[in-house]
Amino acid sequence: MKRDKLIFNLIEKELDRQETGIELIASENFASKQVMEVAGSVLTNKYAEGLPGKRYYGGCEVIDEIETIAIDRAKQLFNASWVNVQPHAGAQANVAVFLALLQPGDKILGFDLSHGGHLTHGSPVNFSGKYFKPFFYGVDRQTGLVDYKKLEAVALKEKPKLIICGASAYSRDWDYQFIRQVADQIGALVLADISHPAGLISRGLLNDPLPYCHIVTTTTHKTLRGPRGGMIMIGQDFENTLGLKTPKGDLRMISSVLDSAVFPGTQGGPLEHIIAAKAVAFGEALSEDYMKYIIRVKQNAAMMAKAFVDLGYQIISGGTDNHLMLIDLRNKNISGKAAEVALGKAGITVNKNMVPFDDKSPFVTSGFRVGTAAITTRGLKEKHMEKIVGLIDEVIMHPEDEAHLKKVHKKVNEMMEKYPLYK
Ligand code: DSN
Repeated sequence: MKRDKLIFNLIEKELDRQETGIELIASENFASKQVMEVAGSVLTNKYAEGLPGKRYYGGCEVIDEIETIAIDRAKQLFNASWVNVQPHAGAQANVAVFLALLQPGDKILGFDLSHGGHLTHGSPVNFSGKYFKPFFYGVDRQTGLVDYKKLEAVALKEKPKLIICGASAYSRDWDYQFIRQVADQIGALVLADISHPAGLISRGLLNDPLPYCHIVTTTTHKTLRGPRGGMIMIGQDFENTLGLKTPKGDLRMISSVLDSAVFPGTQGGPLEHIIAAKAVAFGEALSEDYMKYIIRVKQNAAMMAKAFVDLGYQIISGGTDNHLMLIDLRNKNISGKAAEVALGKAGITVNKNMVPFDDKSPFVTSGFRVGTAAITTRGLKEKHMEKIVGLIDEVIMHPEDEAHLKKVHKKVNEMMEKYPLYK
């Protein structure tokens, strides 16, 4: 077969972009070489609808072993009693949970997208807001912290069937125990979507939702540093105690309802090459090296937050407990969109982001979000954080000065040259 030069050349170009720039998108990371090798393996050729030992296709003996290892390692990593590693993405994991737990029109309560939540937690432009009746809580205007009083008040008033916690742009830890207490008062279930901080949670650096939340979903490619994908988990207390009534009135274990909601409910064939790569990434996440890495992710984020504050930037909630922070640019006379474009020209990749109570549209925004998962994988340490924030500040102060942006770009390239990505 003739090599597809067009695509391979573009991949080279993308590798160069990744290698020479400073990657601060909080949801991105650099998977290891072995994770990528496995994701590009012959396993992509295999259909394996069903679960290990219960497939709808022949020839799944090897696949079964691989998927079982992925499940076992995920259980060990999160101290879960049940895991489904098949969701193609975090959004697909949430789709399956909604299908399993809810009927169309049921009320749900999630964290407002414009305060840092996620599309799949009830946004009107997403299935979760179209097929279910969403209510929201957000952050307190003064503190930037989750307004748990509002969460409780809305929950008690509206009695949603499902309360969702977790976020895409919230830099503080969550009080899962409190949310569970609220849910218990109204007989609601709690879903924690830990897509962002999963790696920190897995190694005990943040509160653990599994003892309190009935179901936990995550992606595998953010702080967990695996291949792009999702998964669903249940903690030790729930698998054998929590049942759901079928339309016929029979009681089914929640894990079995969730398995069916993934396949055949919402997905076809599982991506076994990605599941194998998840297994590899979970193995890595259980290692001492990963432990050192994820501690450093958190230290780097704290240092980065301090450097921003020192230069007069407003971080929502004033700092960070995890790997990310949301910066409000309203005192800097530049929009999130303009900042993203200017930083991009200087080789620094961020994403524009709504800030709580934003008066600009999601296409313009008043802020941007940064995270340290990817740069920490590159080997950057606390001492680099002040330097990076200094470079960001140079750009924000001169967003239209192309010559200056070029100078910053050169400094960015020089910094990253010392930290090769895939040697
Ligand atoms: N797109 C992801 C993020 O950037 O946080 C969430 O799905």
